[in-house]
Amino acid sequence: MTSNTSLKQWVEECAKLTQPNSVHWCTGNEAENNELVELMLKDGSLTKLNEKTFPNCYLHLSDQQDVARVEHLTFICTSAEDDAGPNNHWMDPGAGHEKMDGLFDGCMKGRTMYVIPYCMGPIDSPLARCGVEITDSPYVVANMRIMTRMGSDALARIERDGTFVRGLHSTGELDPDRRFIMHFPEELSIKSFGSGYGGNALLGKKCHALRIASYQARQEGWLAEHMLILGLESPQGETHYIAAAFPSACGKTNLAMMVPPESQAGWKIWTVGDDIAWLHMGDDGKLYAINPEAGYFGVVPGTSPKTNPHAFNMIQKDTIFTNVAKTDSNEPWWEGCPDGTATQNWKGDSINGKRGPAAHPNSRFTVSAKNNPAYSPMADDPRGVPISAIVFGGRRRETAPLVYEAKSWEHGVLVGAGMASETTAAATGAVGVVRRDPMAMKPFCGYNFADYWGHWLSMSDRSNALPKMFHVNWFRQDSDDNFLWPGFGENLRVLRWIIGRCKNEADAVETPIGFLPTKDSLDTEGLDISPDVLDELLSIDAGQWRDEMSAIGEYLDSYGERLPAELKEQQQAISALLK
Ligand code: GTP
Ligand code: SPV
Ligand code: MN
Repeated sequence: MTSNTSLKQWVEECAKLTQPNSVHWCTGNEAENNELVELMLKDGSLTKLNEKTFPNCYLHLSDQQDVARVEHLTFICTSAEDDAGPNNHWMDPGAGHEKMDGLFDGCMKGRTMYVIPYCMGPIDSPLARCGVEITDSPYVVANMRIMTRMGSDALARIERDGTFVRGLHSTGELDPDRRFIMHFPEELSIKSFGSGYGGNALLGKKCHALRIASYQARQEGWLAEHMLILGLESPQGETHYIAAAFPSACGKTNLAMMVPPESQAGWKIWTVGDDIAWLHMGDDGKLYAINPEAGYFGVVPGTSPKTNPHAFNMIQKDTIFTNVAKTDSNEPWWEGCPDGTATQNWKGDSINGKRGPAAHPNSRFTVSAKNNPAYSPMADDPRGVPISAIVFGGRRRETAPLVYEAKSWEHGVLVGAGMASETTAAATGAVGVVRRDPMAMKPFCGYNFADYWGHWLSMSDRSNALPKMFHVNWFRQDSDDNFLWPGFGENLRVLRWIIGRCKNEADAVETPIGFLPTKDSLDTEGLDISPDVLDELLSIDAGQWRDEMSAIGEYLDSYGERLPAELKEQQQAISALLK
């Protein structure tokens, strides 16, 4: 058990409420994991995949109504409604607890309650934070073991620190009408009921490391962001770190572990993180980033030796696959998989005559970062890595050029705040609808966006050494839906321009929305792109941008009085330049 009395008390309270048969404190060791896997193989929640070709790999099929995050059922419970802001669903904390406790009442009868101590970030890092998740799902335990530093070491740190985020989770009956993901940032606690899916159930990830952490970060002067972190090493051996915020299923994992194409020989990408970054200001005024996670919960469809060879290779062993299809030889299969033929779809049905994708578009792999051949040796550095550039990006078939640079930190905050992207299968609801997704944090900011932008802006009062800011868009399409830019490995060319700008070595043309590459400053040698297409990728349409800036203005206005004036001034200045 534990010497921390508040943890002991809380576990007792949860047990009293949920009434499990037994309570298991997770150590995170291998024997414990083996026992859980055995249990899940027996109850059918895991299937063993082909041990020869996919050693130590398992398939989990979710309830068909439980395959993505549920933003409409996700709440921020702050005392004042306005603290949650128009960007969140809000519930009064008292009402939130009452609702959740009603659902949790007796819900673990006949089951085991698992207590999972975990640490987000390197266990010896002053920037890391701990939490404890209580759950009745062995699948959650197995995933948390891969995604976080989980078990005895984390518990020891909690006992040293004395503080931790409390997360109570039960899969309940998986009834979408009895499903809520509730956050209490003022109490550093989370209650999640009725879903077993990643972002809803692995509470260390989006619930703790983004929603609760973003709230804490504002109070304490740092940033918790939906960002990948990568190191770009030049042929001369110089490494620059980049943090990039793209919305869910918009390319973070792919960029973070990209393999440079042959044309870019000598360059190398190192993965620090693929989904979440915690950024702290150092004494030198630079932002230092740690990845709070220890594994990847990544989108499977599209993963191939062509698009993402490192990811493809690392999921050949030690991987939990969730909601993919399966072949006759018991191998996982998904759309974009280079070989094999699916015979069973993600619903567990025979594929014969069935319509729709074989793997769910939001099917996921869970795998340790240690399996990634490009895992950065700096990823476990307790100080984090110094960030040279912050990159925002979205999935936009038009309007947004391939890349541009913000003119200042303040302008960069507007670029982030004005981000828009087409919705994806990572959350339930319509796919392909353009919506505002500021800093890729629309589903994840634990407080009012107006205050969040104010917090971002305030960084420049404290430092003259902040990263430069950029915006990218890999997803421009023509009228036949073809992507204009080859993407994936070729994105390295854009990263090189970005670092070139940070070093004052790359040229740019100034436009009303920021600096765009000159034709010569972006390396396009050997690319099969016509001059017309390149022109389209590297220019802006003033008419479209006038509309875009006025839409951003309206969006910002919806935050009312709390909106920082600086942001509106930036928006008005750019609108004026576009006239
Ligand atoms: P979350 O884990 O949901 O936060 O997503 P993510 O941002 O890590 O997205 P991921 O890298 O998994 O990419 C999601 C989808 O975008 C996959 O289907 C990829 O194949 C596709 N994708 C990624 N990079 C590119 C690119 O450069 N060009 C194109 N056309 N598609 C891309
Ligand atoms: C996302 O949706 O942005 C993810 C997957 O990274 S989940 O952990 O489910 O949120
Ligand atoms: Mn994500």
